[in-house]
Amino acid sequence: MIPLSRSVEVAKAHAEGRPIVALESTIITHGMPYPQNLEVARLVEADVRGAGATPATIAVVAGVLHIGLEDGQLAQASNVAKLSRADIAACIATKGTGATTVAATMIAAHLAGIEVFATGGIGGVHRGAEESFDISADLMELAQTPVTVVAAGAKAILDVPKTLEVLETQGVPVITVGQDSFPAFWSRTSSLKSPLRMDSAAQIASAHKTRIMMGLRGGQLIANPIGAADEIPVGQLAPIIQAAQGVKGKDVTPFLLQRIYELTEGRSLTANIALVRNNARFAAEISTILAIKDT
Ligand code: PSU
Ligand code: MN
Repeated sequence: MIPLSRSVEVAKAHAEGRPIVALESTIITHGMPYPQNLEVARLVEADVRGAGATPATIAVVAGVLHIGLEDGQLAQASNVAKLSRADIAACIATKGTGATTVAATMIAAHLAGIEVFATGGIGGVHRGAEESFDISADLMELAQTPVTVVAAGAKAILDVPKTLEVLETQGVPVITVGQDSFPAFWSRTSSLKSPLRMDSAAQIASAHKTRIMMGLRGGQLIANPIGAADEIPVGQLAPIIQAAQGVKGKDVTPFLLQRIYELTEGRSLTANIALVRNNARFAAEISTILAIKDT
């Protein structure tokens, strides 16, 4: 058995069959600057509790896979490795410490029996991928691990049309909540039509269960649009994203997020915080419905 450690509140919720929502830690270590990252991590956990579920922030600490971090551990989670499917086992085996991406958080959530996960944005196909081959392992994870992931669409720093194509090829349902347009992270809408649309958490929970009953592998990507009051309209963002292009490899995502933060004078961070919290609340709603076993 791999060393897996549940926080006190997650262990209790697990034993009692109450709803749990997984949260990733890369968003804390690589996605947002200090100290807002820690404040947001705590706020998002509180949002999940406020919506009636238990938060389980996931990370590897000294070789142990943690499902739910105690507050002190959350504060330590800075300056650590970013772990995806390729690196998580190596990190555990070498007693390392690292933050989990969407892919690694899905793997850990599934091992711990958690079916719903809230984050900000997933990784995807990077612009220029026809040259660099840079496609996030998050997409292939959605195709094989049965976790419903609530995100705010894909960031426009990615090649969003190619990201949707790969998800379709991999058989991943991409379901937008309450509108036809696929949301673009900081912006409510994009020029792309969402492959699927659902208008309630109950429909999404039902689709999750239906896939499992049909023996279909993989999870679902739920695209939950950022609130109207918090968005940065697409027209304002496009030139900023263009100006931020330039780096390749594993560091692309953190680099671009930092540049966009500077170029929007912090508005991208305010929007990012609002959308993650919005996703945490919606994921809690889905997990609450899934926890009712006989529906
Ligand atoms: N989107 C964000 N913030 C983040 C990430 C995505 O707004 O921190 C992180 C997530 O952990 C995601 C990862 O899983 O970046 C994707 O990285 P890569 O493209 O290297 O797979
Ligand atoms: Mn990559």
